[in-house]
Amino acid sequence: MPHDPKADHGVLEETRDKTQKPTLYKVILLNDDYTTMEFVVQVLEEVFHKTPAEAYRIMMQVHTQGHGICGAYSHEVAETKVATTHDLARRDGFPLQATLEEE
Ligand code: TYC
Repeated sequence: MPHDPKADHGVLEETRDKTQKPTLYKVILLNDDYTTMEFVVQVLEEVFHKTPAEAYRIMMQVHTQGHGICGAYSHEVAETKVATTHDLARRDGFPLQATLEEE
């Protein structure tokens, strides 16, 4: 019998991923005219664990572009960070808003 390159030699070539990549959600910070820059930098450092330089960069991005990404997390962690951001802002009387966006 001639050689058939497409012949099935019984080798299982299909693979199945055993790992699942979790759906990540970006936390988006929104600009407003009343929240102080200092407070936004503080939230980015304390809630999102950014360095002072990165926190300042993200704050200025939000201030100049209208919105900016604080990070990407599991749904539960992202929801908690949004709620913590809102709680801290309301406590200090700021209207700062953050939202979730599926990555
Ligand atoms: N625009 C605000 C100001 O000029 C600063 C600010 C930055 C507010 C980022 C919210 O998410 C924000 N004081």
